[in-house]
Amino acid sequence: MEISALTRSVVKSNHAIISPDGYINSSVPGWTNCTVNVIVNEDMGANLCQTFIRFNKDGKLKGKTKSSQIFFYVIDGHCTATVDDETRVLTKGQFVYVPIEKEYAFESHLQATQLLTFHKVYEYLEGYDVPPVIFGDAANVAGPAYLGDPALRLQVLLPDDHKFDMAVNIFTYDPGGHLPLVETHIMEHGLMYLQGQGIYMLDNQWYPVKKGDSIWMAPYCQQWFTAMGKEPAVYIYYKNVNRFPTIV
Ligand code: UGY
Ligand code: MN
Repeated sequence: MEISALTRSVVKSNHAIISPDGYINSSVPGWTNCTVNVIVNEDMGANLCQTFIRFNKDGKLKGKTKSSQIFFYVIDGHCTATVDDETRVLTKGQFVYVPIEKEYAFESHLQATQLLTFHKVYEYLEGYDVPPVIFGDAANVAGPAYLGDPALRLQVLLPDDHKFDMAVNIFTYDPGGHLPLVETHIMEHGLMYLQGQGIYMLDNQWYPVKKGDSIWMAPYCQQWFTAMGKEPAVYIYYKNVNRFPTIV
């Protein structure tokens, strides 16, 4: 028997695990006939927003980015995406990066369609243009071994270019694969598991995690992960990058 008084979700000052058992839906203006869960946002203490969207019949997302850019990733199903007058069909594993000040519209008639979004306030960089709209497909992005370990593969979905102040990567760990060190860094993460399971260490606390779970890690939240089970563990994650690290 499941006990409704228990959850794997935790929310702390410098990290959070959000498992789907705790979801309560949000109503977002312009996003209609869909179920929206706001998984990470500034009320948590984060500098990013991460949402998970499940389309119902005739679901639509219509809006305009303002000072924040939005990265949309298709976790399952398919939809049409129109950004800046260009319309494409996006299927599982495909994505579109929508820079600031752009109209966007997504439609899906398929109930199973699921999207993940990462939002970040764009920080201009003198001498660089604002990034363009980018459509892409994770299946076409190489996944070289991470720090020389073939059990770990890292796919970098957005160009490695100082125009961008956010990165979105997909990290794949074979069972038993693990981060080679406890990371301690200024960059912040939002992430969602696409496959598999394992144990995450956050700020010296140990959490079992699996497909569907999301994590927020504040700057300097110490982090380590190992994959368990019979299949690779895969997560997609956000990271802020490429900007001067201090106002001091
Ligand atoms: O890019 C990263 O910082 C990544 N290695 N962190 C993580 O997966 N927790
Ligand atoms: Mn990290």
